[in-house]
Amino acid sequence: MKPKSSAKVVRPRPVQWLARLPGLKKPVLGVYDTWLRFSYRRLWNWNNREAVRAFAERPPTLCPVQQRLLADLREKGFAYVSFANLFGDGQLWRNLDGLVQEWLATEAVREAERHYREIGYKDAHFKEYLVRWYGREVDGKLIPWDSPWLQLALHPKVLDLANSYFGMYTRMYHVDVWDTIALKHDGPLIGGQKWHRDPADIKLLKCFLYFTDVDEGSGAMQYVPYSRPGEKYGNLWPQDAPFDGARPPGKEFPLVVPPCEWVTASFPKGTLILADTAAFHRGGRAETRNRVLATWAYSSPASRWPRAFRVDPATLPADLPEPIRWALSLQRDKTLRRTAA
Ligand SMILES: O=C(O)CCC(=O)C(=O)O
Ligand SMILES: [Fe+2]
Repeated sequence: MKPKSSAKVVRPRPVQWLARLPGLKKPVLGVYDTWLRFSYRRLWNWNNREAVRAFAERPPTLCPVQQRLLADLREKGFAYVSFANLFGDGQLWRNLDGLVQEWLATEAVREAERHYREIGYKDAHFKEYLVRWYGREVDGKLIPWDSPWLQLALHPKVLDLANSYFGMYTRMYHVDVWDTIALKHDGPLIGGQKWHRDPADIKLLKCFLYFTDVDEGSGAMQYVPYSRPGEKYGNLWPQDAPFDGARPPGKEFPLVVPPCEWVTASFPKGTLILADTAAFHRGGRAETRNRVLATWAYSSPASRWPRAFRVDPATLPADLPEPIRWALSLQRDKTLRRTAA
């Protein structure tokens, strides 16, 4: 069955207006979405040409650790490194870890964990197993420029790497901190716990920075190298771009992609995982110990997927470096007074 179009995808204004006229919603969206399905992959390079050109004019110089990560990402879509090795900044790590520990100790987080363990898990159907610093992806939360998590995602150590992986300036579309609640129960796998490809773009980069030791019991992510579009496993259950990802049937998946092809992101606290999540992955079924991580993500600027946050325009500095302007979709905004939408 063809998956339904996602209401989330951002369609151009004229299409939105036309679809509001009485009786026109179905035919207008039907025709437009068919066109978008047909053209999204074909026009991806064309629609990203400005970002490629601008990046090529001023490519960043990568340190040896970034170069190694880039080589791994290009080869198999997956890479990892200790925060200390990549950033070499113990003070930054201690600050971030301190913030996370403070957050975990708040009554709001404790209460959310309690609620999930007592009753929440019983009718959970998506990502109720997560306590989130900023909240659900759809909320488009307003965050200040000086958010430590935004600053981390825009740090040249990771942003230059993301841009080099894409070969263009990227668009940052998600940032949060997740506390994955450990609970042993026999409810079905839900949300990101099931094998899937992400929906946001046909090439992606997601980062996960661990604030706890993570193993299979704490819901470590599993990933299938060589399952990006065009690779060995890339044609299986393709994304419904740009509307949706893909969710292969759980029983069939291991028969077609054998477990010896999966990698499990079991690593100690302080590890940064990088993964192109247009490939198959799953994670977040914690049973023995909570998994706490910061996560953020980049797509190409052509992505139609809405950004999960907005940067408070009143807090934006006037003069931002070009990679950051692109990451926040401010590249055309000379005044920087508009909300990063
Ligand atoms: O919680 C996990 O490990 C899975 C996360 C995931 O699927 C995602 O962030 O795209
Ligand atoms: Fe995912």
